[in-house]
Amino acid sequence: MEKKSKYDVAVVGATGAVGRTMLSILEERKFPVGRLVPLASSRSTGTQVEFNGQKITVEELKADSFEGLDIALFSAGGSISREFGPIAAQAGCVVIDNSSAFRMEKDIPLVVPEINPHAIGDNPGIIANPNCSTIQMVVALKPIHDRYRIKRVVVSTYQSVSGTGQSAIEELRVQSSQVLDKQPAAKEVYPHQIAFNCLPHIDTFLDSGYTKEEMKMVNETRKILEDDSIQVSPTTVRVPVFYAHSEAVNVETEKAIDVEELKKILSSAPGVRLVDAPGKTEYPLATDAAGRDEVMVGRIRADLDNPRAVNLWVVADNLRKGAALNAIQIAEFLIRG
Ligand code: NAP
Ligand code: 3JM
Repeated sequence: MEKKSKYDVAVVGATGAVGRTMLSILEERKFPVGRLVPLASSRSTGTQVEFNGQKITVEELKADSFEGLDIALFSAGGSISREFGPIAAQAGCVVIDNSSAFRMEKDIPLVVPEINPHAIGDNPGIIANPNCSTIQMVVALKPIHDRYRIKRVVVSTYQSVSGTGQSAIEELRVQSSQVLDKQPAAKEVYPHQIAFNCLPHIDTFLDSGYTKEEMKMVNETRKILEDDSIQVSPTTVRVPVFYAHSEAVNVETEKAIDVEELKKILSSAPGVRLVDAPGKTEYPLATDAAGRDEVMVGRIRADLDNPRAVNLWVVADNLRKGAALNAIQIAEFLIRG
């Protein structure tokens, strides 16, 4: 990307859970933003967002919104990305897209900067940001794959409501007090009560019986780790947690695993924070991961029966490393030149 002292940046979906996190991360990492253009639907046109101490008016997303801008960060859902992503790229922006719209397209890089920045290439039009559950898992898996070669992963997720967006955060809050007050829980976002419950249903069901969210974990993991032989067996579950996703991961490898060696490897792996002192009740927790950048890994233990397998507990802030932070790390990589 052309070297400049400042870059003009559009944030599509700037009023949403991911978009707002993007604004705060651009600010806290001092990304060299020239003009910031917050875009959303006509519903929030004219409202204001704060950026670097200034109030900036949200504009309605339109085909001509991208003229003269350098970078467009998209997080307004797949159909908006499909419609406006190519328009923004055509207008000369590098598009970093948080939706599932382009992730599995052959010519579109799917990037986690700690793992495969080389996939970005010289002249990217659109770069896809992986799914939140995939990102935190592959950050933990990559060093394991490099040392022991992963054959198969069995994963169950415990995903927070912020992964669904602003309306779901509100639904958990409202339902929690309704249930505590012995009132019926009002259901709008999820098909069932999410407060005090676990829903084994994220995104839509496919004929296979798996959900789209589960298949994102299968296909995106293979693309990012550049190994189609890796088997992934996922169950994705929505839990009544506001921020940060947790994952129980069983990893089967070609080579035998020395757990102490693996802990050492993970303790210095990029983007990972090892939190593994169960005797002191220290292990990754959603409440600790919320608001932080690293992927926390702990509860590392040998599989009881298979010397070529381990169990892990992996936790990260889904709005940060799972979405906004990863996208902005991609942007930082681009402007580093
Ligand atoms: P959210 O809180 O519901 O926010 C949605 C945002 O999209 C709002 O800013 C909304 O603007 C905007 N929007 C909706 N319809 C629009 C339209 N027709 N035109 C322009 N803007 C529109 O959802 P979120 O959690 O931020 O997630 C947004 C998207 O990011 C998701 O749909 C998903 O594709 C992606 N995402 C990716 C990951 C990941 O794993 N990488 C994680 C979470 C989300 P208004 O204020 O005008 O409604
Ligand atoms: C996370 O298109 C939509 O309605 C958005 C659905 C969605 C996605 C997606 O498929 O883009 C919501 C939350 C994701 C994602 O990261 O895959």
